[in-house]
Amino acid sequence: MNNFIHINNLDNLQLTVKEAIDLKTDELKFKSLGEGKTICLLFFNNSLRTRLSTQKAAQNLGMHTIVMNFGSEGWQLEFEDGVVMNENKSEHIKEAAKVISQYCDIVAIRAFASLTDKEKDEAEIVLNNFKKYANVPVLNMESSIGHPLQALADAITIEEYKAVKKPKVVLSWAPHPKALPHAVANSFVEMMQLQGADFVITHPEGYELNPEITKNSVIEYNQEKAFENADFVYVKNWSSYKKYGQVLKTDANWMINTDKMKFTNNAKFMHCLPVRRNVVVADEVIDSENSIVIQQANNRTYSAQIVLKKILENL
Ligand code: AN0
Ligand code: CP
Repeated sequence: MNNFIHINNLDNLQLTVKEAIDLKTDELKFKSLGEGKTICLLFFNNSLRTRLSTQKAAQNLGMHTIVMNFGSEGWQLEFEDGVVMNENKSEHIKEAAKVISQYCDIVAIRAFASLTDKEKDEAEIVLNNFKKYANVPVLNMESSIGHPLQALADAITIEEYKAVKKPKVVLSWAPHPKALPHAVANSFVEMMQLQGADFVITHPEGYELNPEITKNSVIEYNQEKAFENADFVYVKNWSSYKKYGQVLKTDANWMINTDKMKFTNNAKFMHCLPVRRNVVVADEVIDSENSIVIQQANNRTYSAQIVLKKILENL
């Protein structure tokens, strides 16, 4: 594997999930693989899990890590060609990407959607320009439209906790005061499709994700009906895709509480984190034995580690 931009870049998903789980038994087994190699992590947005777990994964593989909060510390980058740069952008991606490539062997990027310009967001300008101008492999740490490292960690977690071969998995929208991106939901949907899961998406009308991503996945507008017999409830807020980036509904009815979880088959509760307690999910659910959010976050290390291992093997 060269770049890791999308879950499609993994050629055998089921095997990758198994390999990631195997890493957990001896996480330093491949410590010599990354010896003398450096990964540069560039954050255009905040992070806790991605930043620390990707560093831990790289260090488990013997790599050096350089982290930069590009959003607050880097020069403002220009991504358009042929611009007269006489306003606020100090540096062009053409130089920045090539310069960064000289300091590392892999460059990892986090750059969220603007949620104001659908066309620009879908063009994945930051990620694609790094891909275009960098001379080293590019790793997606959540872009405008996808968060593949999260989706891989989610698949690992479901594999570890499932009690039947084909569990029922529900992706539920939940309220949030701020407009959030579609990336986590998109990658989770694509992951469930690739795994052929018994999968249902539930959200209020108006919150349909990009139909090119949901394709023929089942959408059930009645949350309680969707929850019937679910083995996993994966919760995430996202803003409207149709009315791009808008928050259409914040009422508490869609928050996950014990009454709703009663419709499920004693389902496990999942969320990528960070989560707003008692807005997205009630304390009683996230603090219950059925909540596996901490274990899910732990799997971010092994998701990143298996991906970095595959990139390193191909350098
Ligand atoms: C981000 C999002 O919803 O995409 C990151 C999640 C991993 N969440 C927030 O901005 C709260
Ligand atoms: N789940 C996730 O990507 O968390 P951070 O935004 O804290 O990295």
